[in-house]
Amino acid sequence: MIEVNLNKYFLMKNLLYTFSALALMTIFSCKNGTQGQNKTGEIVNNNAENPETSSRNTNIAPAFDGQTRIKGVQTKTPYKVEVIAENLGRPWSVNNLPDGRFIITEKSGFAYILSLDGKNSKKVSGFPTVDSRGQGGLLDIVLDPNFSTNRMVFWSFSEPYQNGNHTAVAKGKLSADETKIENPVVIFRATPTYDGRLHYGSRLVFDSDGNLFVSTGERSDKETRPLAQDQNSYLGKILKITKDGKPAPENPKIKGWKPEIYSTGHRNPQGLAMDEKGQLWEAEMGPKGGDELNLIQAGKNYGWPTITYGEEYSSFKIGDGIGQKTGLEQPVYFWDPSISMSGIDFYKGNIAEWKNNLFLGCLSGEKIIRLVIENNKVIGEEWLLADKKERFRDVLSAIDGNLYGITDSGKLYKISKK
Ligand SMILES: [Ca+2]
Repeated sequence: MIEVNLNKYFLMKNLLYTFSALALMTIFSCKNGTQGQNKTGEIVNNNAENPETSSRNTNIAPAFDGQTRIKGVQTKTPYKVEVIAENLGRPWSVNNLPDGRFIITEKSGFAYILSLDGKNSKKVSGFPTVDSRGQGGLLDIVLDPNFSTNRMVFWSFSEPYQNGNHTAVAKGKLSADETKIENPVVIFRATPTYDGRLHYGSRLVFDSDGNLFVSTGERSDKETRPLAQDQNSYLGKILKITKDGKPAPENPKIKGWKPEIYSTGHRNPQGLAMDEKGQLWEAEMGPKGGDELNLIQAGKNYGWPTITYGEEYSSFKIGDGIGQKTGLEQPVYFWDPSISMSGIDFYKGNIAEWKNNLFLGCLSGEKIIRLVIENNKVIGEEWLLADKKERFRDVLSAIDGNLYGITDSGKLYKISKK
C-alpha cells in the first residue's frame, strides 16, 4: 500500500511538473506566436516568422526586401507522409514515365523503374560507365517529349575521361522490356575535363521548343572556380542544346560566348524547373551561406564568384566580399545559413493551396522547402518533413497529383492529400 501511495505521490508530482512546464511553454510560445500540432503530427508554428532561427554567416546586405527570410507560411490542408520504397541505394533523380510509374537514377550507373505503389522495381542497365566518386555518377534523367513514340531518354553523368572527368549528356532508347538502354550516345561534354570529384551540376529540363536545358557546376576547386565567369568554358553554366547536342538555335549570340551557353556565373546548380508560364528557375548551392534561387534569362550573368551572399567554408570572404554589382543578376531569394538544395519542382498536384508553389529538396538542410511565389517574388516559406532528418536529393510533382521526394538514404517519400 505504501509503495502504491508513494507511486501515486510521485505520479501527481510529475503531473504537476508536466503541467507547469506545459503552461510555461505555452506562455513562451505565445510570445513568439502560437504552436500546435497539425493533423500529420508535426509541430507547427502558426506565426508569420521565417522558419530559420540561426544567425547569418555574413553581414552582406540583401539587395531588396524579401530577398531572404520572408514570412513563414503554414499548410492548412491535412496531408499524409509515407515511405513507399526503400533500399534504392543512392538515388539521384526521380521522374515519371507516361503511365505514372517512376524512373529513378542510381548514382553508381543504372536506373530503377518503380511501380506507382513503390512495391515493384526493375533495374535498367546499359548506361555508359560513370565516375561515381564524390558527387559524381549517373545524375539526372528525362524523357524525350516524344517518348511515347520514340522511347528515347536523356541523362547527365560524370564521364571518366583520361585522368579526369566532366559532366556529359547522353541519350538512348529504353528497350521494349524496360531492362536496358539501347544505343547510348554521348551528345555533349561540358569541358574542360578536370580531375575532381565535386560540383557537376546537373539537371536537365526540356523547353517547349524541344531543346534541352543543362546545368553544369564549376567543379569547386580554386583553379576551376573562375571558369564560371569564362564564357569559353562550359563550367558553371546553364546550357541549351538540341537533342543532338548542338547549340539551340535561339541561344543568345554574344561575342566571346560558346554558342551552347544560355546563362553564366553559376556555382553548383542541382535544381532546374519550369514554371506554369514556361519560365526557367534554377537553384544553386552557394558557398557557406550563399544558396540561391534564380530566375534564368537568356544571356544573363548570375555572378558567381564575383558576387555572393556567402563566404568560404574557412570563413574567409570570397573575392571582394560583395553581394551586388552592376551587370550581374540578383538571386530572387537566398539562404544564409545554407540549406543545400538539390532537385526542385513546381507543384501541379491536388493540394489546392500548393498550386504553382516551388518545392526544394534539401541535403544538409534535411527537409523539403515550400516557397510561395507571386509575380516572380518569394512571398512565403515553409519547411516540411524536417522531422524525417533525411537528405532530399530530388522532388517530383508527379502525374498522379502527389509530391514525391527521394533521399540519399535510398527512400522514396510520398506526400499526398489526406
Ligand atoms: Ca548568383
